[in-house]
Amino acid sequence: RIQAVIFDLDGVLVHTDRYHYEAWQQLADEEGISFDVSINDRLRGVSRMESLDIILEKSLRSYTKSEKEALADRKNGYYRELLHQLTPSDAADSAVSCIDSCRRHGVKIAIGSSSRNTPIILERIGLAHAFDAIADGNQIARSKPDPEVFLLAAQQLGVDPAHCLVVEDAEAGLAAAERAGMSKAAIGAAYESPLADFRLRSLAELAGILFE
Ligand code: G16
Ligand code: MG
Repeated sequence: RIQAVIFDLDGVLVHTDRYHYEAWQQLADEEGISFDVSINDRLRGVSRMESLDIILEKSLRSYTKSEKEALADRKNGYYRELLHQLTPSDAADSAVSCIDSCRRHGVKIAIGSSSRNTPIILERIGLAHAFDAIADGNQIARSKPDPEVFLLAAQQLGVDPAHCLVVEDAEAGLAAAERAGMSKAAIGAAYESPLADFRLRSLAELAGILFE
């Protein structure tokens, strides 16, 4: 039986995935590097530096480590600027009711995100205090598809990974959950993934998996 749900953040609870896309696009345009939605899908759930490495595959020149750090910082600056517009109304459809129904049924809830911006995002959408545990990019050495962030969330919750369900919009995130030995629900960009145990058109459908 599922005792805990671990939610991915970007692309699941809030559509900051659009802002990541916009910020990377701006950086790529400025650097004259081709970038598109299919490359963007490979960045979902992947850390900032690894995302940059994927973008630079299309670059005609090579970059030093310090140049790469400057590019990653620049992208994060654009992204942080976009985050200023977030308000509680930007939480994904049914996110709040889904969290409430987990609580009512005694199912623990956590965040498992690769993002170092997790604290500011949760603050802005009014969910900073909604979770029993928050595992994010500030606390891990290896980002998805490594299982580290989800195992850390389960440990913080005190729940066996086998009793956790991960909700993800990224192929890398579903792979991480699989390696953590957790159940996997796919939503959004990952909807069609063969790794999914369940498919959700909306977070409203999560209750059907958990409480039926
Ligand atoms: C997110 C996004 C990724 C992003 C990563 C790092 O992970 O999906 O696209 O590159 O976080 O974000 P930041 O630059 O804010 O540290 P998740 O796991 O919440 O989907
Ligand atoms: Mg995501």
